[in-house]
Parts: sequence; structure tokens; C-alpha cells
Amino acid sequence: MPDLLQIGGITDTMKERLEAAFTIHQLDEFEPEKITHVITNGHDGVSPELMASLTNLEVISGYGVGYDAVDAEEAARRGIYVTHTPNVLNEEVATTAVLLLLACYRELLRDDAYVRTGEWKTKGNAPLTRSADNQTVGILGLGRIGQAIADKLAPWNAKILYHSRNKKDVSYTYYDDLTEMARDSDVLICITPGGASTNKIVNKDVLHALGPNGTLINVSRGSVVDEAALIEALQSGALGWAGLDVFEAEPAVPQALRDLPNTVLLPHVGSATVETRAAMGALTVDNLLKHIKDGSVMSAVPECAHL
Ligand code: A2R
Repeated sequence: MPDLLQIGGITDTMKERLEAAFTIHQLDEFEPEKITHVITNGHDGVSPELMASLTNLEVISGYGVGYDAVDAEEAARRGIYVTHTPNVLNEEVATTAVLLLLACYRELLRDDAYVRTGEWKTKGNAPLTRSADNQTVGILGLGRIGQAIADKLAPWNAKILYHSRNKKDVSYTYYDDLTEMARDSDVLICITPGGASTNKIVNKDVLHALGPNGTLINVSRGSVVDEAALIEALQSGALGWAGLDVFEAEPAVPQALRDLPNTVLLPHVGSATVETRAAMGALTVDNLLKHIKDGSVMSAVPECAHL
């Protein structure tokens, strides 16, 4: 049986299917030259040193759609497939984005605390919140998940703007300048890949353009937003609210963000439901099993699509 290196956790169902086809090795016991397949996730990826040491590597199967923790260009150069799990998580991550948006607008956490602490009884009705209806929403990265977010916002009558590298064949308004889009948006939702090309593209200028009544939602990667600039903007009132599922150095989250009342913070759970994680797990395993069956894979990342 081929030798598979496991990086990070896998579910029992994934383990059962993999054990029938591979000898599974853990990071603390493997012979690099024997490993032909790797299973990993978006957070752990594969370090450049590890990838260089795996001289007979053929496939890196990633659990998750983001693969910024793997050097896919180097893998493609070596003829190694990198695979990921696109599409099966679109709806779930889009739900998470909408959940954060609604929680910011309707002060869900503040009002929940208002009931729990007994303030409702002692202080009377809670202060009013803002309506999430009829807002202008700028989507940074109108890809698979970005489109699902736009679709899920339809019942709130959102006007959709978007910024991506290329203009799409859609009816929404395209901006080739992110700061200009932020200026025209009530909400900015980040859903690009991570990596060098998007590193801190949501910078101080973008956050200030979004403004005191603006809301930032990030369900992409922590690296996309300049976190220090975000904290400063939220503290000074230059930006109104932030709903964040991802952070620069997660799971470490700056105390300043945790102390702010105008943030809603989630522990990177965009796709983390039983149903969606099962679908992601199945596709992660399917990629590996297909490769040992016929040498191809189900869902290669774009850099490896030509292999
Ligand atoms: O290449 P384009 O024009 O289709 O734009 C893509 C956009 N994008 C960028 N936009 C602005 N500046 C950049 N440097 C840049 N790089 C990429 O992000 C596209 O509209 C979108 C990505 O869409 P998909 O490839 O379909 O990815 P998906 O499945 O929506 O997932 C997005 C990310 C993952 O990479 C994870 O990091 C996260 O969501 O969970």
C-alpha cells in the first residue's frame, strides 16, 4: 500500500477509508523518501522544508478551499498535484458571512448580554440597533463563495458591489479600486484567497474609506486585513463594526480586538458544520483514492490543473 503522511487531524470516517488504501504515517514517524501522498489542511499546509524532503511525493490533498499554506507553484513545478475542496463549502461560509453581518447590525451579542445580565429588567428596553436591510455590500473576491454570499443577501435587498482581479459577467457594479469600493459600501466582505497577492490589502485607507458607519466582515484569511490598522480604526471610531472569523496569528487573537464592544469574533468556523465538514472530508479522501486508482485527482488547485 502507498505511504500517506497525515498532517493535522482527520475524522474517523476519513481514517477508515484511508486505512483501506494507504499505510498512514504521523509526523513523528515517517521515512521521507517513502511518502507518496500527504493529507493536510488549510491551516497547517506543508512547509517548504518538508515538501523538499519528500522526494517521491505525488499528491498533497488539502482539507479546505484555501491552500496558501502550500507552495502550489513549486509543487506544480515538481509535478506534484495539490488538491483542495472547493464548492462543497460555499453555502456554509456564505452563511457565516451573513451571520456575522447580521450580528453586527443587530448587536446580537450586546442584546444577548442585556438579557443574561438582567439589565433588561433593571434598565428597561435595550437601545435601538441598525437595520441590515437595503445596505450596499462590497464583496472583495467575487468567486465561488463571494457569489454565494451575494445570493444569500438577496432577501435583505442588498446592493452588491465587487472588487476582484478581473471583471465578471454579472450585473453587480465592478470596482477596480478597493478603496473606492469601500467608500461606496456600507459593508465590506472579504472572501479572497490568502497569500502574497492579498496580504493586508484591506489597509488603513480601505478601513477609513469604509468609515464610522461601516462594517468589515472577514471570512477569508487573517492576512488579508491589516489587523493593527483594524484595531486602531475600531478604537478611534474611524470604522464602525467588524465581524471576524479569521485572524492574522490565529488561534491567538489580540486582546484589543477581544476588548472592543463593536466586534463579533468567531474561531475560524466558516465551514465548520457537521454536514459541510463531512463533505469536505469525503472530497479530501476522494482525491487521494482517485489518484491511486487512475493517476488523476478530482479537484486540483488551478496551479496544478494542467498536470
Ligand atoms: O481572479 P479573480 O478575478 O476571479 O478574483 C478572485 C479574487 N482574488 C482577488 N481579488 C483581488 N485581489 C487579489 N489579489 C485577488 N486574488 C484573488 O478572489 C476571485 O474572485 C476570488 C476567489 O474566488 P475563488 O477562487 O472561487 O475562491 P473561493 O472558493 O470563493 O474561496 C475563496 C477563499 C479561499 O481561498 C479561502 O481562503 C477562503 O475563501 O475560505
